[in-house]
Amino acid sequence: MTGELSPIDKAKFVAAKRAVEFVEDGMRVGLGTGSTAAWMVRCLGELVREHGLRVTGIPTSTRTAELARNVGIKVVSLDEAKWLDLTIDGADEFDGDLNLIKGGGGALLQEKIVATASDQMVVIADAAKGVDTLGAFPLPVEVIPFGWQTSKALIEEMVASLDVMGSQTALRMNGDTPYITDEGNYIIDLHLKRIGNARQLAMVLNQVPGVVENGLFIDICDRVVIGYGDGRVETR
Ligand code: ABF
Repeated sequence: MTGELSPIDKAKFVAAKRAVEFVEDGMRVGLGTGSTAAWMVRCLGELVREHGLRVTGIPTSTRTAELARNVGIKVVSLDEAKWLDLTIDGADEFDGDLNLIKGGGGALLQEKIVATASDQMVVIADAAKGVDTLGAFPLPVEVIPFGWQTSKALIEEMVASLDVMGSQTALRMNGDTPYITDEGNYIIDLHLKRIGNARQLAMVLNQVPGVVENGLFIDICDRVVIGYGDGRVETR
């Protein structure tokens, strides 16, 4: 499954492999999105195919759903599963309190709904994603297409009054057209550099009309499994 991996892929792979050890027979498992989560889905698929592990997967994107089916994992919707035992997902940044920035891969809305509906959320990440203060990674905010420029202007106004270092915002593009999420929405990336009060920012952003959800995951993650390029793994 792995062949010769680059250090970054090795870090993602070892974190993913360790995290699937938390999956027990019969569990309903939220399946994250992104390249690290894809390693986890492949590792879980191997346990299903070769060791008879029985799991039900609840994917957080159409990409993950397709991969999960391809590797032999039974897939159901969140509404069918209702409540999950565990979600394993990647992240763009994590801090010392296990708060996260997610959504660089564009799936933050389903990821947040699925993680929140889980008894436990385990994040898998390479060590470079650990930060003292969130914000170097642009914070994704999902907005509905109607009036998105007004929502963007309101976000800029709100954010300027908070404890952040930058306030540049950009509509995420896919070539010449806006990037469209699985829910048919747009994403505005906020270049804030340093987020002094992530909890406050998360609440303020969701007050803006047109904002569906933001990529700050506060008090949702229970554990982070960190992979290193030399194959070491650390759990926090
Ligand atoms: C998902 O994938 C997202 O929330 C996050 O944006 C991204 C991380 O991607 P990768 O694992 O490819 O770095 O977890």
